[in-house]
Amino acid sequence: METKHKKKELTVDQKIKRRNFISFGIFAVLSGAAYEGWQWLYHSPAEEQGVTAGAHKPLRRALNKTELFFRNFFSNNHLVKTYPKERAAKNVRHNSDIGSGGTPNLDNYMLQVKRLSGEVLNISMDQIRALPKTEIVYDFKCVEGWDQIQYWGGLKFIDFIEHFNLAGDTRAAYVGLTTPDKGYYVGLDMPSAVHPQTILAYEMNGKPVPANHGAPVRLIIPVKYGIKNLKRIGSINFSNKRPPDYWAERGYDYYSGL
Ligand SMILES: Nc1nc2c(c(=O)[nH]1)N[C@H]1C(S)=C(S)[C@@H](COP(=O)(O)O)O[C@H]1N2
Ligand SMILES: [Mo]
Repeated sequence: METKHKKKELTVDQKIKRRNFISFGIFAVLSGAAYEGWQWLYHSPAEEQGVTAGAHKPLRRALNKTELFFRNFFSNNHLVKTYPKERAAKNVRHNSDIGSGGTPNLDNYMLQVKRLSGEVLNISMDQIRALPKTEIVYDFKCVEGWDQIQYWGGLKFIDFIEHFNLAGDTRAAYVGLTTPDKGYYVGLDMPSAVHPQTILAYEMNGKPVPANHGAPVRLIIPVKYGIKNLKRIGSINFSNKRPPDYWAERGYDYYSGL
């Protein structure tokens, strides 16, 4: 056959040229595709500012997928490791006091709960202390690299929900918490908020929580890094939108799970 015959006659030099041509063609097509992909990502809308630190939507979607994986991976039955009380640190480490500096006014301290319906409840510390107390000794971890075995006591968040008839509000996707002055705020996914080891802590080492550790009540959420353990809770709200989160706005992972 004519063509077959011609092919046979290609010199080594011609063969190299042809291969180079094909390689370059593939390279050009792939480069083009990569550039198009980059342009698509670059021009894709940024996620809501202030909530997810401005990642482009496709990237955020990928991050959310990983989040989901970890969320399912650690189900509600998965408990954080606990320790005997003797292992708890006597000198509890202290970190930043954004929104919780100074001494709070402990007389008439009220915890505000904003329900999905818009209804607002004001709950006193006496009401909270009157309910069964839960204690936990576990390894508290800060994203800055330190960890310490600590002993906390308070009201399980899920018991709080049940006692104040807030079960209906747990159909919301998130819980948001803020300090009374709104200087520090965190958002939590509902499964972590209702996790059996999450507590509204009013005791540290068996005594009332000191001012610099979040008096009169702070969040202890062992399935999360320290940043989510908001000190001095002023208000709690339920929401289907991601509540604003102080450190997520500054580039930290919104989920911040262990
Ligand atoms: N209100 C408020 N809560 C906060 C913080 C803060 O600056 N303000 N810092 C968080 C961080 S980063 C950590 S590690 C823990 C530290 O708690 P501690 O001071 O009791 O050790 O609190 C968290 N809760
Ligand atoms: Mo931290």
